[in-house]
Amino acid sequence: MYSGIIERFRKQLPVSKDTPVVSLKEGNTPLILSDCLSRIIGKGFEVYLKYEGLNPTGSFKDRGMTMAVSKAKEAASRVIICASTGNTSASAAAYAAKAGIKCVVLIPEGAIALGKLAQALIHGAKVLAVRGNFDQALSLVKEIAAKYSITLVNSLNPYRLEGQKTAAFEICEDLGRAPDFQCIPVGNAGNITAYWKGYKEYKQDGKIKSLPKMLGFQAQGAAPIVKGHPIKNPKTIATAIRIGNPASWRQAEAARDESRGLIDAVSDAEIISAYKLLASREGIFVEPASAASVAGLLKLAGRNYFRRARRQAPGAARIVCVLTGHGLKDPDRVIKVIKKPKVVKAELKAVLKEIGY
Ligand code: AN7
Repeated sequence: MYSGIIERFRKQLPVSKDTPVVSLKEGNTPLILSDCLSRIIGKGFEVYLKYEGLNPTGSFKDRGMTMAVSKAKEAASRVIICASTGNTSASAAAYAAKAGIKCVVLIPEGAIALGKLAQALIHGAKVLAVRGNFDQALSLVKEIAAKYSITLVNSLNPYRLEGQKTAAFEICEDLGRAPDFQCIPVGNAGNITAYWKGYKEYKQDGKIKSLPKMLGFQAQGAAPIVKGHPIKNPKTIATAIRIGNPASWRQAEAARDESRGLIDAVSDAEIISAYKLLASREGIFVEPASAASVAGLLKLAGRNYFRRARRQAPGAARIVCVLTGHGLKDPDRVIKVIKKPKVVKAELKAVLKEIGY
């Protein structure tokens, strides 16, 4: 029986036999070949989607949270705390519930998707909506965790990144090698840092021979790394990545530079267009922030980035786009971008007329 990322990758993780494993059987998510995107990028390219929205709470955060909460429990911590644009809070709340420890989350008021708020609340976290943005909430929880014996479970907690690096391991296992390119959304920049760490470790262990180019994408109105300075009032419909001063800023730049990749920005319109394409052509429903990776892929393809790269290194190329969170997290967004259903009379004639029979 599958038993979660800690058991599966125990040798690569900082756990011992004394670590109480708190798991919801996260990880083991599918890597899906996208015919439609492969065709768009062109001959010789295979585009795969790592569907992290299928983790237990619906996002990739569960990989990091199983580690952070297990280690918090090992250290006999009674309370965990985080600031969140939503998914971290949902995941922290669920794993804290499983571990029987208290969870406090600070969210930016009015700026997180409904599904995520519902999750944090139903799992019994103490949820505080701060009159401010994510960056302000993060400063507050850092200060609280430094002063009191409360464990911070934002990605500043090194165990979070240790857990999240296992997604890179799974991709390598599934492909039998590393991808050539990896597209990934960037918010607080923990995930791009974790993936790069995972790939480098697998290479060091001799499990893969090459490393992917890391291609990170921020939302245009919340693109501090692209712009080169913090953004005071970040704006984007992709609330998960509405972050103006990422905690892992330097590490993300290192991943970009060491891999000879890039970090670019995508507009809300490009995000929504990728969001609709994934749902309507691939049958995969993601939240807007997750569509940033595919929006970035399409933006680079439009500039012939992949074709040019291939001229330098001929042969088949594999691209992986990470889809970080499930679409059901943010149902309001669908209603805003898609026409609502037409209301008809409860009569056969009326229904048949509408469906063209
Ligand atoms: C769906 O939950 O920061 O660059 O507080 O929820 O590692 O931050 C979420 C981030 C991408 C960006 N996609 O990842 C939080 C939070 C989704 C996300 C990101 C987030 P990082």
